[in-house]
Amino acid sequence: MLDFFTIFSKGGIVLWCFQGAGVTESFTGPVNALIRSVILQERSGNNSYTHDALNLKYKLDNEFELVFVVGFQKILTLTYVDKFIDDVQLHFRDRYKNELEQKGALTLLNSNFAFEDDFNMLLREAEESSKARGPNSMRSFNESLKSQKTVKSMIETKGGDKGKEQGGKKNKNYTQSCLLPSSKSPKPPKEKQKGKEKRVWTLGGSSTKELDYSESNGNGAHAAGDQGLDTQQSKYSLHGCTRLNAGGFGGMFGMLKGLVGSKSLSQEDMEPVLDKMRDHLIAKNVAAEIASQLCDSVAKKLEGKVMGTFTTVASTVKGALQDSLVQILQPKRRVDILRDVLEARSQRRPFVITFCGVNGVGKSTNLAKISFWLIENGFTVLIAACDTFRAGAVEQLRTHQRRLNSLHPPQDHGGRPVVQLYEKGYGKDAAGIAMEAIAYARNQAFDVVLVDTAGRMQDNAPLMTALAKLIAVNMPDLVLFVGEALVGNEAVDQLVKFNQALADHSMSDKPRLIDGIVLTKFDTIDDKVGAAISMTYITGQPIVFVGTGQTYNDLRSLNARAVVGALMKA
Ligand SMILES: Nc1nc2c(ncn2[C@@H]2O[C@H](COP(=O)(O)OP(=O)(O)O)[C@@H](O)[C@H]2O)c(=O)[nH]1
Ligand SMILES: [Mg+2]
Repeated sequence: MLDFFTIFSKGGIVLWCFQGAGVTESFTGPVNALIRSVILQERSGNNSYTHDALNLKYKLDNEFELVFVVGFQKILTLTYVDKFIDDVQLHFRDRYKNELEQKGALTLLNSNFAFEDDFNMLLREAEESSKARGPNSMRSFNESLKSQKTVKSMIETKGGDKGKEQGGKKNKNYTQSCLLPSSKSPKPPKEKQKGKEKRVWTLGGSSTKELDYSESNGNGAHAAGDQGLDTQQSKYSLHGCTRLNAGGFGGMFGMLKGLVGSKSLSQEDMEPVLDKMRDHLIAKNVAAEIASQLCDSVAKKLEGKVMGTFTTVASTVKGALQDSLVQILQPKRRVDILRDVLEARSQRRPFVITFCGVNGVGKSTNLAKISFWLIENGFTVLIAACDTFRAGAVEQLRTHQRRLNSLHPPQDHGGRPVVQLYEKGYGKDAAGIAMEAIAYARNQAFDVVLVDTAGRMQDNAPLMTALAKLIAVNMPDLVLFVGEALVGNEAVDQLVKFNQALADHSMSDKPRLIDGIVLTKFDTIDDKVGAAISMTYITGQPIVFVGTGQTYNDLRSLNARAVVGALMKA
């Protein structure tokens, strides 16, 4: 029933793969798509992804830097897949611990991961358990895992260990996997020993390694120095320390544990920090939904990762979040308008850009700025006045056209005006005017056509349909969405609905969606730059231009690092 299962390292080495019987199609395409559009783009908060007819589920193992991906037909509802992927992960880790611990690409390449038999066994078990399940009959208490768990955790507590709550929640999967055998055999199996060893090690560590710190703490210098480094970090660490204390650690030990990395990160460790980060992002005007998704993705990426020594949970999470933000803002696609215009010119056709967006965001103003930039770069521009709705829209463009022509007089350009306006007044069909304008530009050998459109609210169905028609009929080279940097949560709704309308009313299988973003009024937002993240995150498209004022020169490209800097600034 599964189409494929593959295990690969984050470095890209495929360690093992399985292809379902009768499946002939290669799964390279779907897996590559998953890597490109989910894992590399920080969208891994959700662990499933759909590609054509396939459903892909994946799991990241951050400790050994592995990715587990399973693919099956979308129409199948396979309820066991989530648990199955967890089981395979645990099994694989256990079996190849030695090879995986050495990390290094060479070790992985030279290792032989003959996992078929284990995999088939796990798959059979999973399929049978899902079949056998049928209508769920209640298990008696004695049969349930819970009864065994309680006994086990009681034993642990007796031994003065970490405490049942934390031990139970952390490494949930491992505990479960070793629960059954442990209750049957008096001798604990290997995994269990490992689990226990870990705890003992922590305690042992406190008497040997951590003793050092307690000594330096006794001197009063070391610990104080650590805390003094970054008040915010120590605050987060103290959060962690409260929980550890509840688990039975002494005060100072608990705190040092929060400060010094020596264990793998769990959701609970990160939660307080992530909550703070989420609020921080929202305060910087990132849409709330996106802030949550981003934090979830960071949590997924870090869970299970072993922190380096002397790193705090807060700094690790902050670093990962920062990397994610840069990644989101980094263009995934080359948008080089000047080069594309030259190419179109060599094909003797105009390069067409359509501007769309809600009312008053700055479509016409920034269209004029982009005209100026194109003219400065030696191109001729035809502006198509397709906002046939708002009174004064055509006159506004005429004013810009006159101004631009006076800045670049025709006599400097062989007697030909560098910019012209194509307009048919008000009330006419915008798609038709755009089409005429493009034909005119082709005849008159204009290099670029910039199509201004009427502003429309994303909820206005007739106007959204009209825009979709304009784009479907004229097939512009670039569809730019113009959005204000002032927008907050609204950004998600606007972009999702614009894209949806373009998809719904398109006449082709591959609808033209938004290709890029013009982020306007960037000069008015101080450091609340969150809209840049929201917009790129939703569309996956780059911010092509940033409007920073009301003169022709106020047009910039986005500096991802500066934006991330502003976002992370307290
Ligand atoms: N401060 C600032 N104002 C802008 C910017 N872009 C546009 N505007 C202003 O926003 C208002 C609406 O612009 P307009 O182009 O008519 O919006 P449209 O309805 O989308 O075509 C005008 O007053 C513009 O001057 C910008 O980057 N910065
Ligand atoms: Mg306008």
